[in-house]
Amino acid sequence: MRLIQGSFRHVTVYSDNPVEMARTWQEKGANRIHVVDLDGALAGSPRNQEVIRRIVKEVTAPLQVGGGIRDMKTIDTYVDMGVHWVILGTAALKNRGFVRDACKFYEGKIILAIDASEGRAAVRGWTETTSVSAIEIARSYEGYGLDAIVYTDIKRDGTKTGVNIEATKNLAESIAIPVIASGGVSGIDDIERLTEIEHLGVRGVIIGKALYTGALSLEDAIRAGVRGQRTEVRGQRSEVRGQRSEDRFTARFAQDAEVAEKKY
Ligand code: AMZ
Repeated sequence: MRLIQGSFRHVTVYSDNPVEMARTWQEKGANRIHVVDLDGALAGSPRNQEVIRRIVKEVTAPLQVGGGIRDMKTIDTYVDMGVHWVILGTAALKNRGFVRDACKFYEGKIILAIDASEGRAAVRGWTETTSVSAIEIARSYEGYGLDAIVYTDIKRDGTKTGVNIEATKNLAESIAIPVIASGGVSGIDDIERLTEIEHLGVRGVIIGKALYTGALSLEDAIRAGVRGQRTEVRGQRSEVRGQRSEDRFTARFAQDAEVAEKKY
């Protein structure tokens, strides 16, 4: 299912079978699958763990999972079931010590989600906005050992109005942590524009609604990313922020299969 600007009042269900969806995206070439437990994000603890467990069993593509992960036991459960990366959102603002410990215990597996509306971070299923700027939070987590930051522009999410390239660029330029762009992908142009700022540390993009409506095919998106990689110049390809470009590009195309049990 997909929401518009994260609002639980604007829900479109594209499939009632997330396991089947994940399999489909994998067949179309997804090399990473982004799953959000929306009920969990709202409730503050996981609500769809069994569905996620089934997805992990059914697909070989690695999963990144977020929504309601607020303690170490929940991370343990996800990692034990085979989830590759866990995404922490609300915890970034509410529990710094937990994020620090998580990065220590699960090096390379922790991704921070910064969901922002007009540059300010939102938490708890985006029902609560804060006065903290996205860049401020990101900077404050520099050196913790995060694998990446998923930066979502809430106003663009689910609207297919185009990625907020400017904000993504500003964030990537401000930190050394790799950034995964999210929210608003509307077509191939977004992918091409993101490849142009890839050298700043923009590692990938999450595509949601555009895939479900057919506005963009995963195959075309992947092709555009690979083309961008080939045309990248000025020796920036070999080593950016300690990561080989091959690694960064295999991570580029996540697909977004948000799951929710309940219908709002
Ligand atoms: O669409 C929403 N309302 C929404 C959403 N997609 N609310 C939260 N999330 C996602 C974040 C992140 O991946 O983008 O949930 C995760 C964070 O959850 P939490 O419970 O750690 O704040």
